[in-house]
Amino acid sequence: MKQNIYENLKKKIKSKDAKIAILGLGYVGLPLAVEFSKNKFNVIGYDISEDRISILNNGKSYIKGISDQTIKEIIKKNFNPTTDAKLLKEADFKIICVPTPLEKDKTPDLKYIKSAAAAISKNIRSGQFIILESTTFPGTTENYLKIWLEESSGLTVGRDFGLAFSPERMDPGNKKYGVKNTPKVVGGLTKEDTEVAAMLYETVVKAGVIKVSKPRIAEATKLLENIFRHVNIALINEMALVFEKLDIDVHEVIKASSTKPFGFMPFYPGPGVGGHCIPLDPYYLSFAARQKGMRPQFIELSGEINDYMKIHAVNLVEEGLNQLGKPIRNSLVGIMGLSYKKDINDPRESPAIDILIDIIERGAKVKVYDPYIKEIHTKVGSFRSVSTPDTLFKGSDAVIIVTDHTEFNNLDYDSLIKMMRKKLIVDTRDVLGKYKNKDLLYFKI
Ligand code: SAJ
Repeated sequence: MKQNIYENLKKKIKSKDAKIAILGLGYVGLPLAVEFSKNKFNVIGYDISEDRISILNNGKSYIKGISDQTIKEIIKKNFNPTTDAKLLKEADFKIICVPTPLEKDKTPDLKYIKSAAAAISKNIRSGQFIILESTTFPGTTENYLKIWLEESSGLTVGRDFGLAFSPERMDPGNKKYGVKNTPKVVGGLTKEDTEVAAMLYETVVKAGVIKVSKPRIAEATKLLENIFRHVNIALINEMALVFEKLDIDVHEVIKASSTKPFGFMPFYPGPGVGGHCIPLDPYYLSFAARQKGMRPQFIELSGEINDYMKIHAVNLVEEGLNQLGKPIRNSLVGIMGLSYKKDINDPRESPAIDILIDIIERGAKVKVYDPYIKEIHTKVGSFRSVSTPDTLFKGSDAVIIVTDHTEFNNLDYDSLIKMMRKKLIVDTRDVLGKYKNKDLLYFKI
């Protein structure tokens, strides 16, 4: 019996008769659905958002990097976006790509994985294969998902259905790397699970599929990748604070250190860390470590340093205005850039949000400008992006550059500065670099 389900699934992959359901059509799930559809598989795209499903059914895309044309082409042929979980019964493979946020106390919030597991269990049948892609702590697949699926379905993994973990490595806005050319790590509950999951991904991932011995290895792989960034970003942020006191330009130092052809990788200081991965994923490992009585200090200390950069950025605004004889209270501050990293339209966990709130709470008024984001909603209100940088600079006492959108490198700062009431720029991304202006008070991180 056990051999049957795996042999049967392998046959269906080879013949491309395997029906694939992707649960969660966000920046991870939709690109994956597109690639499997382009590879002639029948794909069910399941999402709980009626909006997303209707946008897709109208042949439109809401994910940067996926065109409306691409959606139109696959919709007609073999991509079926739906909110109807019953269709999951038809699928041979079900890949969970839902968010894994944090609770307020920075512990894992697995509610979306749980609800995806419930939808799967309600529509499960023998012979199916489930893969979890959402970033989570080591042990989730083997000690939680496996049990949730077995308990609610009455079926047994390895006999009735297969189970594996494969971390997503999607980088929103990255024009160079996507599903096809990013190597994929896969860890199944048993060897056969790993084999079958790897075989499935090999149909769309041309950069190679790496098989590991257990799901928890694959879960830990993803966390190491992102904790590596989290800690190194915190390190360069702390270096920036130290070098600022030593009157050393940290960007010049980074440039010089980057000439070392081995053993060094540049990171850049900034106003803090945003996005859907780096501010969240490391705490998943902290949680798992604390469950075993350990407290990984690097992760928590790095989080404190990265969070402090948002406060430091606003301190520079306040200090600069003081030097210009203008208290921050009742000043007008322009915020350049809302998204969490350059040239994308994603404000999730963006440092700009906490920086905006802090500036308001210190008594200033705020204008915002971001070429990719029309409006953001915060606990101190909603803010619409003004139409141009001119409108942002006009009448402002200070402008803080929070996101290094490429567009900001080519502005005519001489004329923009002339429009300011007081002339302070706080540059948290080294956008202005060597630019000089004798009328300008210029602070940078
Ligand atoms: N940041 C810095 N300094 C740096 C690098 C980043 O302050 O040197 C900030 C960014 O401005 C941003 C945050 O950190 O606010 C996160 O930046 P990121 O470059 O890590 O971008 P993300 O969050 O989109 O991370 C994704 C991750 N991809 C996946 O999780 C699949 C990450 O693993 C990738 O390495 C990263 O993209 C990438 O390389 O761009």
